[in-house]
Amino acid sequence: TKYTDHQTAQTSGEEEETETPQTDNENRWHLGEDCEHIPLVYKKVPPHEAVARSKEFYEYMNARRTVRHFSNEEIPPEIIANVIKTAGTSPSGAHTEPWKFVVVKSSELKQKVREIIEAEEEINYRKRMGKVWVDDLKFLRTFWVKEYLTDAPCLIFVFKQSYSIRDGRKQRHYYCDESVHIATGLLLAAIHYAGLVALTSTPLNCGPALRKLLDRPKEEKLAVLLPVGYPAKDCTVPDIARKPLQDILVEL
Ligand code: IYR
Repeated sequence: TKYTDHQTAQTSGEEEETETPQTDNENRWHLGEDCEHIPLVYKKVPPHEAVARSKEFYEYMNARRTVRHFSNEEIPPEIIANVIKTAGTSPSGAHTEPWKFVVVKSSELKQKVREIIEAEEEINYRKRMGKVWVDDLKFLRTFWVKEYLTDAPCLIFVFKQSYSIRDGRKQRHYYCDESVHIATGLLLAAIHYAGLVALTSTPLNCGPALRKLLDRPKEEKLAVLLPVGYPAKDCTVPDIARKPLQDILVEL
């Protein structure tokens, strides 16, 4: 099979689930009706300060680059805990928080991950994805051999939970894709803010094998894999620019 978009293999059509009636072995969401509402904790930022802060944050984020060459320097564990807590602040459908972050530091496990991904990527590059795909990626200088999967001190796997199990019954999750992708964006921002680098990767066709390797239940689907760490001394990145504001903003 040739894929034009790797999502084809994973899409679950969740939105429609909100239309289906509740079944006998399904729980109602635990915050459903009787959640207390409390005053918002909010401190107004004066406009002149807000302008400066927004500019500073933009400049900080604009310096983020996707990195494919890592040193093996360890990361203080507290940083990983903090960036994952930050990802967990993401909004989610009905506050169902449909994510699980799996952190892999063991060399043996990283080696197994690398073997699974390289085997699939070789097929992708050689035949599955076709010449246009291969040509479109050439400027990135990517390849099916992925040293970063064993060089990086830490691999963060972002799983989306299509549903969860509570008291032996299914608990529906809402807007799983959107929630998990927003959480991943916050995670990338937190990683960058902590002075670490990451590669945003979505291993094609490896989801089930990686899920089994990491011992995750079947309701969890791999969304994103982020190798995280420090850049190698000789790390290079493609010399590319971002679209200017007038190309990404429409003001009406
Ligand atoms: N997943 C492959 C190829 C790849 C595809 C895209 I689209 C990229 O932006 C980068 C890489 C790999 O990791 O080599």
